Amino acid sequence: MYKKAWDKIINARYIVIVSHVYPDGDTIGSTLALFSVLKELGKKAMLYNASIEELPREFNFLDGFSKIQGKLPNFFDLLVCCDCASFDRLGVKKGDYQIVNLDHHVSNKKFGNINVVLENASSAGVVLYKLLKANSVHVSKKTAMALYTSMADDTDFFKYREISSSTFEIASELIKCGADPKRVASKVKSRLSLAKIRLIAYMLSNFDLHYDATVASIVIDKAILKKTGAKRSDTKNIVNMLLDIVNVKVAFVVIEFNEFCKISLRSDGDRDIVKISTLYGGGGHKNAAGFNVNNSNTIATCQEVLNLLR
Ligand SMILES: [Mn+2]
Repeated sequence: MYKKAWDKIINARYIVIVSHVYPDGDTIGSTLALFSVLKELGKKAMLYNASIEELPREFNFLDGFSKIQGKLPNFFDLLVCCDCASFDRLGVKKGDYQIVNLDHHVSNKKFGNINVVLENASSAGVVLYKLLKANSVHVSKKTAMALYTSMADDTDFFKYREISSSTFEIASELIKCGADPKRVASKVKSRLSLAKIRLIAYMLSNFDLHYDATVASIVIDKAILKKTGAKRSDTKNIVNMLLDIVNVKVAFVVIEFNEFCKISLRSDGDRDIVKISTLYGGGGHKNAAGFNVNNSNTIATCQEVLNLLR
């Protein structure tokens, strides 16, 4: 599988590397890592993201970030996506090209011509790292920084997901290759926007508790987004903070954007919330999942989720 995927990449003429819409650090880090590898090998490649106007700026310290484009080239024969569970996460049209799908979501739809989907990997960055290692590809400092960022961001700095000795072995290898954990942490964790801080302040003053304070939830409507100045990227992972409350086992936030409403769920231990998100056509992981609904369904959906959680 690793060999097939790499052969496909190495033999392509022009490769488009795609991160998912409304990207996070995992999809950005892994695609930038692949871009730096391909550039070092002299391959023709470009970086594409369909929601270019909403790239999370905390990752702008990574090499290649400024090269991400919102427009596809006229010709390309291979698309490689990282961290994309379904084809609609790519924000591209189907066409005359092949797809290599590198991912770690349990909900991955295996839509590629070649799918390297490792459900136990803590991030898509780990999947790419294993692909590179299996093919004896050199990991430069640039590549290591991007891969380390991908790993750190998707585990919230080694706090969530499948964290094992192998996670730290890979992190250790990346540090040997030049990744700088302190620099990544300070860039990713300590440059929050004022809007995000204001949104968190609202959330922490207004959340609800259910079922003996084992479930925490909050609805963030358009008026709150407007008042705090928060953009979609500012809402990323704020739900984690509700899960940090002692005794809370599941937390979810309902955020009303203009076109649709996004529900993000988090849980701890064996509480598998991807079972809930897939009921609504969403996806994710056992402890971190999400889905979108029509704006008019918000209240009903909120109640349904609570009933399911009971
Ligand atoms: Mn991921």
